[in-house]
Amino acid sequence: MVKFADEALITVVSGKGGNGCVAFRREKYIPNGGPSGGDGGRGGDVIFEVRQNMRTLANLRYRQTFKAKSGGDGEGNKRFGKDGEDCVIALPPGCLIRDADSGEIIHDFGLGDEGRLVFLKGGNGGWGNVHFKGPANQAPRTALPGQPGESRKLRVELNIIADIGFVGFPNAGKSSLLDFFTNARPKIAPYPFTTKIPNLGVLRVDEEQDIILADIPGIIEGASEGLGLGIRFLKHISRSAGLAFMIDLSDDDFLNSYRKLQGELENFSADLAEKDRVVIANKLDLPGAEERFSELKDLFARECPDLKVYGISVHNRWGLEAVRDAFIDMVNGMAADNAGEDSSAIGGIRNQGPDTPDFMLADLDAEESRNLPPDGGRDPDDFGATVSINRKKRGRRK
Ligand SMILES: Nc1nc2c(ncn2[C@@H]2O[C@H](COP(=O)(O)OP(=O)(O)OP(=O)(O)O)[C@@H](O)[C@H]2O)c(=O)[nH]1
Ligand SMILES: [Mg+2]
Repeated sequence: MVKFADEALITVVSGKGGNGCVAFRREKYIPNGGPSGGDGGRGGDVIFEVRQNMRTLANLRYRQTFKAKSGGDGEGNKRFGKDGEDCVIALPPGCLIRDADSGEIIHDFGLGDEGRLVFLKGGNGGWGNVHFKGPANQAPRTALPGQPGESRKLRVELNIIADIGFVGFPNAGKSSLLDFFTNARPKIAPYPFTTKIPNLGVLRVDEEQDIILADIPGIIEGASEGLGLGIRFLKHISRSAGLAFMIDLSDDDFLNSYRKLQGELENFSADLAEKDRVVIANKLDLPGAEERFSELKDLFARECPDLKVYGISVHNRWGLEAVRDAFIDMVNGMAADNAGEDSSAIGGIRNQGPDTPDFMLADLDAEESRNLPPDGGRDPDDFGATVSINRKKRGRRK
């Protein structure tokens, strides 16, 4: 089975501070030069950083321990130890960090998060003996050891951030719809469980607006008990603004599809089961499908009159414009609900700004996105030579 890296257990360790040094100045003609042991350097921090161009936790699958470097020890001549290098762990957008043992949520990188978290501070460097000099003790033989770093075991979970999530039995045509609306090219085939990992695509609404659609593997009745591919992928649509239930009109059990799918969602999470939704009946082009669609509409009119039901054929491009408008309405509705609220829920049409996750274009390493120092890019370490202009040349005159 194809593995989709959406969970990882890792151990993170921040760097130990460097030890302070005991040393004394020893120079010709300067007897008892006094203490000169420098401080140890700071240990490196453990930092999480969200990268918009990443999609999975594959980078955490093959490496379980992330350690920042220790600070260097202080040295004689008042030389301070070097600070330890930070350990930066890159994450895709939409991650949740939990304590591995208690399961408690430590940080949620939802949308709107600035995307950088200094998670564990490195230990401070110890003081060298220069700090302990005083009137009573002119030659201190004391220095402090560096402070230890911290260590924590974490579970990192990825919840893909999408605006609309597709829910349906296998073979209903979810991937076909994603393929039609977006630039994603998922595998489409006439057998169940073609899709094994979630697919995302961007539906361009206009110049400024995008909607992210998520096509997840088909679920079947009993998925919540582990049948089929199970329901673990449902978490990837749990932050979406709305759901699109896809019903296959060529399935003889089409009248019960919605109820069964909803049952599986309820078993997974009450929150997900209450999400805004539309029902899409696909494959209207097949013989007898029109009649089945009328039956389905009648059923919904009787049992859930508030639900919008659309009949489409992805193959023949029927009814797709109305579905697109319904997606936009759902996302706009969620954005309006959240306006003014400080909500971590993901909704609203994204504006194409610098912090927009654009899967196709994001390139954090691009030259222009790097922060240059304020003086226009000159390296702060780039000093010119220092020359003393007061010093006169003293030569012996002949
Ligand atoms: N006749 C007809 N067939 C369709 C239509 N849309 C999709 N199909 C076919 O239905 C089959 C399944 O389509 P997929 O898009 O792979 O279905 P899926 O819901 O993603 O299936 P899983 O990935 O297995 O969950 C494919 O053979 C498609 O060509 C349609 O509008 N009409
Ligand atoms: Mg599919």
